Amino acid sequence: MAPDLKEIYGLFSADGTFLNGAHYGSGHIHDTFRVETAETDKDDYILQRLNNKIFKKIPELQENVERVTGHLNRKLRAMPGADVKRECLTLIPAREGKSWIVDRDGNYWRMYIFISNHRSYNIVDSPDKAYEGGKAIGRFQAMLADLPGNPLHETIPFFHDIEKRLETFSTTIKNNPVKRAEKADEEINFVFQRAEDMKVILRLGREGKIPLRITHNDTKFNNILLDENNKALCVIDLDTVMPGYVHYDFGDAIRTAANIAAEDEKELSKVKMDIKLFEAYSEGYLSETRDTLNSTEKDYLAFAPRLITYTIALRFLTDYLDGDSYFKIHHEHHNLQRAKAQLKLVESMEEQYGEMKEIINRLV
Ligand code: ADP
Ligand code: GN1
Ligand code: MG
Repeated sequence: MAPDLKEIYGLFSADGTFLNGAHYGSGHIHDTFRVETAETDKDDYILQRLNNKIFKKIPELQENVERVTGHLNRKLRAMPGADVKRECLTLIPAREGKSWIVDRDGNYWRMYIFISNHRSYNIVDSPDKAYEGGKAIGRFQAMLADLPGNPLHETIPFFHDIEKRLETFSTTIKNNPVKRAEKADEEINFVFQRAEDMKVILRLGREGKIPLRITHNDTKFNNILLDENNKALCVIDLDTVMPGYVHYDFGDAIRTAANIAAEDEKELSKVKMDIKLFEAYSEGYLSETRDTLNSTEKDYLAFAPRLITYTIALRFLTDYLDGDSYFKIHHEHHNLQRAKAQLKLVESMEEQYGEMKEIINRLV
């Protein structure tokens, strides 16, 4: 049954009269709705029914989001000319006092101010936009570097841990719960052939050569909003902000910013990494982070897009073999199609790896 958005809206202390609510955006995890208010001078809002199968401890998740948005908000307020309501997410508290509510059916909901006049891209069509995306993520990491207090909760444990992801993948193939393994022979082989190479970032972490920092961990380009002039505006989707390696954010952003095709492109010949988009994103990112990254972090930036594209492909493929329990899908073999497109993108990155390294060496 469709949720009664007006009723849910009424449980939050928002300013404005509910006019209408409708599905919004193309995220794969939560159910997201835009609520328009009747008054033209009042904010619109985003209502999200949170996926509590994936995020098992919503109070901890929300505590992270409260701390991160609070910190960004305070910093922006101190900056002359900052447009605080558009440059960071603002949670709207529920009337009961928490930053979320639980409805009659046990669903968790939260609400944000809708960031007005933003531009959002699933595919990036110009180096300028890629550059701005890089700046947004670089700035985001810099602003959170001094977040006070305890480490953030790990909202999804081992989220980018490729060793754990590979173990789950092997178990799923072995159990083959929905008898789909036969349909993905080629892709499974492709994954196993590269498994050892992909463990390098975890190894560097264990050796103490790269530090854990506060990272976003889900920097796909549609989680970076640009403004009406296509300038960096706001980084959204903060559910996985937690300790991580910078390579995760750099890699995931390139996976989406530099792919000239859709994440789930069916026609694999269209999937390709555009080196100009890679270069522009890197330039924007390094303009904000050049002075803070250590030399090993910089040395492995060029490798990061291969790792994360591989990791996401592996996750799509695992979900396919497991019967589509994680990502929202829009047709029967959607997760396989996504995995194929992402593996094609891995190949394209492998072909251009030499150039990627040269670009990073020049920019750092
Ligand atoms: P998911 O984890 O499902 O991707 P997101 O938090 O990324 O959920 O939200 C889904 C989409 O909703 C985003 O990609 C974006 O288009 C839109 N969105 C989310 N929050 C806001 C906001 N505060 N203002 C405007 N758009 C938003
Ligand atoms: C999910 O939430 P969304 O749609 O921005 C996923 C990411 C994947 C991405 C692939 C919490 O991102 O890890 O990279 O899909 N988020 C979660 O498109 O699993
Ligand atoms: Mg998202």
